[in-house]
Amino acid sequence: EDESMNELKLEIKGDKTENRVLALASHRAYLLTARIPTKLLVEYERGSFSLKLLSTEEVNDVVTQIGTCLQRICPGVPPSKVMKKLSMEPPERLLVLQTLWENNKPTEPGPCGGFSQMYRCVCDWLGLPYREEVQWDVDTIYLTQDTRELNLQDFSHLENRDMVAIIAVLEFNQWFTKLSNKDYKLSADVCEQILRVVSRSSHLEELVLDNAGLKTDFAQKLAAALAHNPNSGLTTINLANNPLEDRGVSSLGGQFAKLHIGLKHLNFSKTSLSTKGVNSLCQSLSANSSIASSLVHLDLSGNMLRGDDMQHFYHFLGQPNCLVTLDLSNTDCSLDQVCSALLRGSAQHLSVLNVSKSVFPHRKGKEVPPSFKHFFSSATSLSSINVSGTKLPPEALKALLLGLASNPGLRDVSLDLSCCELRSGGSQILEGCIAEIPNICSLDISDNGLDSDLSTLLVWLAKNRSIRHLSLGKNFNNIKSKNLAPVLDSLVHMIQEEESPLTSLSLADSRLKSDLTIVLNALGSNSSLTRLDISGNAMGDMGAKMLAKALQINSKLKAIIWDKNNTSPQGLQDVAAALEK
Ligand SMILES: *[C@@H]1O[C@H](CO)[C@@H](O)[C@H](O)[C@H]1NC(C)=O
Ligand SMILES: *[C@@H]1O[C@H](CO)[C@@H](O)[C@H](O)[C@H]1NC(C)=O
Ligand SMILES: *[C@@H]1O[C@H](CO)[C@@H](O)[C@H](O)[C@H]1NC(C)=O
Ligand SMILES: *[C@@H]1O[C@H](CO)[C@@H](O)[C@H](O)[C@H]1NC(C)=O
Ligand SMILES: *[C@@H]1O[C@H](CO)[C@@H](O)[C@H](O)[C@H]1NC(C)=O
Ligand SMILES: *[C@@H]1O[C@H](CO)[C@@H](O)[C@H](O)[C@H]1NC(C)=O
Ligand SMILES: CC(=O)N[C@H]1CO[C@H](CO)[C@@H](O)[C@@H]1O
Repeated sequence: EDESMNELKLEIKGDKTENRVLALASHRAYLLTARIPTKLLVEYERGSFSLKLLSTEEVNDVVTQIGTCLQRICPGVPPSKVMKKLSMEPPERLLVLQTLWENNKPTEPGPCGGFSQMYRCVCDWLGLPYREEVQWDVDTIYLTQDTRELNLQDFSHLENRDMVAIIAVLEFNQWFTKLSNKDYKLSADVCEQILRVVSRSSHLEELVLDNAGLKTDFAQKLAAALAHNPNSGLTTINLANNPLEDRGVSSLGGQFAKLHIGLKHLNFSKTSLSTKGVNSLCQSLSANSSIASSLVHLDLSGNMLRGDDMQHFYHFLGQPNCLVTLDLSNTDCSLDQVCSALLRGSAQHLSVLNVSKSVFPHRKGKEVPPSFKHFFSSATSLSSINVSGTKLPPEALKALLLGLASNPGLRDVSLDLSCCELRSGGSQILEGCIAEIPNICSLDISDNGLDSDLSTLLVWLAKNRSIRHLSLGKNFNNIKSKNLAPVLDSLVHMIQEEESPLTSLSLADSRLKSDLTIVLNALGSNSSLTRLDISGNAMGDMGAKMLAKALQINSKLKAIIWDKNNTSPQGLQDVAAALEK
């Protein structure tokens, strides 16, 4: 029913013509040899042909027919959009055709916006084999999951050219809005096809190519593709773990300011950037003030941001913004400058601040800038702060804690202070502040060389009624055995404290060995703990026996993490038997 035939003349070189029949099927046009004027010029990917039909009506018919087929194959896209160019003389003829197409009843597209049908056509168009399994995956798995994410890993067992065909569908498909790939190196032809989609699609919103072996040239080509597509709908770009380098990211940055929807999520984690590239990126981001009011997640972690020539970076952070997640971990960035910039921008939406392995400049005799405390007392949406691995001077720790304590908007903050070299000085600050802080629900102070300082610190920690999760591990490296007993006593008191809010405790990697039994015994009387991490303590069979006993009485614990335990099968047996009772 969808087929039509037209007799026509095919022009070959100069004035010579041959008589042919143009047969239009549902997905293809055929030129058949036959005996048999009005001109129709058809250009396609691999060339063009010029036809003479008997009347303008016939030309209209042919174009209408092609358009109707395209409508069926690419539901939702006006045929004139699928055709690269459609011009008719006089132009009014075109209006008639367009009205005709608009009045066509939209057919129900197949699963996922008619992906499989488009895929069939694209394979045909590109001269690539059609893979049944692709159709099956999309029509069944993708359909059941109702996902709009096309994940290239699902097809990574196929040949590169098969991937090309799958990606090419996204030029027309209106269903999928996200193209993703992780830990799979993309070949050059696959990259080219992705770029082609970026340069044409207005439906693609998220592009996630994480650890895909992309280099500087890809970023530059991506910039060109974006420049080519004023209708791009991209709002999420994740190119983490690809060595794009400063040059790649700088050229991309120039296009971000022009994206018409606005950027929401930008992830350049571990992309081999230096201060220069990040500074240039941030200069571009500042060039369009609407970026600051659209960008919600920014990840620049794992790039080297140490140095003073970062004025555009701090300027960007210092604008009024809507950042919810900011990951600057592993950058060696200057923590006090980041916080003071964020304070300027007020950071009212910032929820996750990851500044682990950053640097707090410690200048002898210099005070911690007031903006540092002020930031933590005024950022009202913070829920997770990771300062792990940042060497914090005691005054900075105090400013951070007192800032949080005086922040009226905060509830339930998770604070990671692990590995900050707190030692005795830090412990004293914590003792002085912690009992008064009403809004920390999770605290990690592991690996801080706390040793015997823990005995008093735990007394103060136990007084607080908001901390539900506490990590203490790796703090027992240099403790003398005579000092260990008071620490464990304090811990036991804390666990057994009436109405203790503590539900989760980690003593991971503390190598407490048989001393752990003191803690395990305390589990016998009902504590509030539901989760306990005692991995890396080499508690041995004795520990297992004590744990077995405690578990026979304790009915609250739901999870015990218990790796690196030096327990023999007999020890495991004991615990298993206890659990059965
Ligand atoms: C700035 O970004 C907005 C969207 O975030 C966009 O609509 C506008 O066109 C951009 N302005 C310029 C000058 O590119
Ligand atoms: C950035 O990408 C990495 C790698 O995929 C991921 O682990 C990280 O969570 C992402 N960052 C954000 C803020 O989403
Ligand atoms: C922060 O960064 C570290 C290292 O990049 C990562 O392991 C962690 O998951 C990140 N997120 C949070 C919430 O700390
Ligand atoms: C904080 O960052 C460190 C790495 O720097 C990571 O190991 C840790 O898991 C992070 N903490 C949280 C709560 O995500
Ligand atoms: C612990 O609680 C359970 C039920 O909540 C109770 O049966 C048991 O006797 C309690 N054990 C101790 C030692 O208080
Ligand atoms: C004990 O530690 C070993 C080695 O880490 C681990 O394979 C085993 O699963 C652990 N046992 C339990 C019960 O967690
Ligand atoms: C002694 C004490 O309870 N200190 C603080 C611990 O946490 C609560 C909030 O849960 C604070 O209000 C207390 O001041």
